[in-house]
Amino acid sequence: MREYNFKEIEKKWQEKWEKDNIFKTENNVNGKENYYVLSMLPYPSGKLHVGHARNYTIGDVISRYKKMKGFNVLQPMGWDSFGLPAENAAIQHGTHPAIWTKSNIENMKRQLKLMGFSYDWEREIASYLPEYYKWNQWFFKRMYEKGLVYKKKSLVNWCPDCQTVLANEQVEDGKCWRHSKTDVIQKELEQWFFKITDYADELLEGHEEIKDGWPEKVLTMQKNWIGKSFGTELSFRVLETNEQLPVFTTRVDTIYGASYLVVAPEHPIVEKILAKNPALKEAVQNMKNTDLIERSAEGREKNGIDTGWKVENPISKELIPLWIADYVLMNYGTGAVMGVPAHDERDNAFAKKYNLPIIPVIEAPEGEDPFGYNGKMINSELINGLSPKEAIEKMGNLVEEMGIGKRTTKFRLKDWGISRQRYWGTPIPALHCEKCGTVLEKDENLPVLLPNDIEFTGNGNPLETSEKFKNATCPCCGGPAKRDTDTMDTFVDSSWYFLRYCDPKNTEQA
Ligand code: ANZ
Ligand code: ZN
Ligand code: ZN
Repeated sequence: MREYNFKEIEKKWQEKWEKDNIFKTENNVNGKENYYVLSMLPYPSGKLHVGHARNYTIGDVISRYKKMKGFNVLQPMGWDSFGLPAENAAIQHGTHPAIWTKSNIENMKRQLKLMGFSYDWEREIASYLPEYYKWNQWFFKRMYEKGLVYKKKSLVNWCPDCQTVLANEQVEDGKCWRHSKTDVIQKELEQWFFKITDYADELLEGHEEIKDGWPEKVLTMQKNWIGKSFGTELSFRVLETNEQLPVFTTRVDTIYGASYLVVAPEHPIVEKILAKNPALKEAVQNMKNTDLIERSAEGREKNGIDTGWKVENPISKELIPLWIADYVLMNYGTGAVMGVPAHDERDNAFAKKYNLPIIPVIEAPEGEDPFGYNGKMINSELINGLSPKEAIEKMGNLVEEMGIGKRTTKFRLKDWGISRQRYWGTPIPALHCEKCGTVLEKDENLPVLLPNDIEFTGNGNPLETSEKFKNATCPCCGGPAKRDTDTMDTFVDSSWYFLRYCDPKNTEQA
């Protein structure tokens, strides 16, 4: 038996395929139906691993099968080539991210070719090239014009030694990856956002269209991520300031069981409390410095601070204490929660830890826990005897009639923070002019190119070190303006690459 000499045989055929250019795909071929096989584009880390080989083999098998079945098959390949590793390599080894990235791409492309995959290499794209990222900037402008891009303050991980923002991956046990003794703190910065929450309902409705074919598990994950939630927003009066403090609750039926009210440490009322009681400042600051992912982890021990203030329950008129706690997040609902320890598991753990009253207002059926919707209301003057679902309905109406609140819908989905204080990404095409404020670069001046006069020291945002980049001309008044030094999250690049393959060389038309 002769051995299969793959080196010889594969080389021979791969050369012939290349010579005959058999994987080139025309947009339209007479009499053939189009078929698009899209594998996710890789990050050019340096060399292929077995996961790549597996993944891209599957796509290639489908492509070849469809081609043999007579389809006009498009199977493209490209490079998701902005991002942190290239910048870290620059900091650690002094190589420019572009050089590191380019040589990684060359090597991985050589390896993909050795595998004999049937890609149309004429359509190859790479997101780090200006001809690609120009369009990120163009999309940014179109969305800005439609009010789908905006700026707001939000929290970032900050290393005081690096004087820079850190990605979550660069925070190890609450310390900086480069400074193992330095605590990473949460700092507020102005950042750019895409208003994806405008599409929350449309995303949910879209599930109908992909129901057949997508695994149930994936759809559930998507649903939870969008997190549509029906509830009531209603206000408690703060005794000390006489202001109304709104909470968001999905269980307005349990209002008679509220034994404390609790706000996030970032809640605006906390500033007023600290002004009266500065002794709480340090505890509040410590709470704010815990990162949000950790704070919302399930089962984590909950920490609270008693403010000494009181609020009035708008239904029972009872006075209950106002607390600050880490398990309440500012970016969901109103950042304030009525604590019902008898019927909510998190509130229950919190109340037990701090000895707060636990008042049952639902009698659950024999053998059932009290955290669900079964049973009937007790200790609840206006709604006694009702089922919790009926009580939600009745209390919802009451709250609206009394004018102390309203039914609302909230989403877990957040707007997408796309700002990165990094070099290796698409420059945000915005400028700041003393006269005109924040303005966007003109279309005809796109792309706004990444500058080359940069030093990668690891300190600060590298773009801030380029005078050439920072000092620019205002597109509105022609005066001096400072270019925005944020770059875009690399997920912006990979949000539309599948479209670019269809017309990969187009430099003008949108
Ligand atoms: C009182 C209550 C009683 C609640 C009860 C639940 C059970 P979903 O379903 O995810 O929307 N909540 C509201 N805002 C919050 C925030 N910013 N951070 C942490 N928790 C928050 O969850 C809604 C419930 O989560 C709300 O209903 C509120 O607790 C809490 F027996 O209000 B509930
Ligand atoms: Zn550091
Ligand atoms: Zn101007």
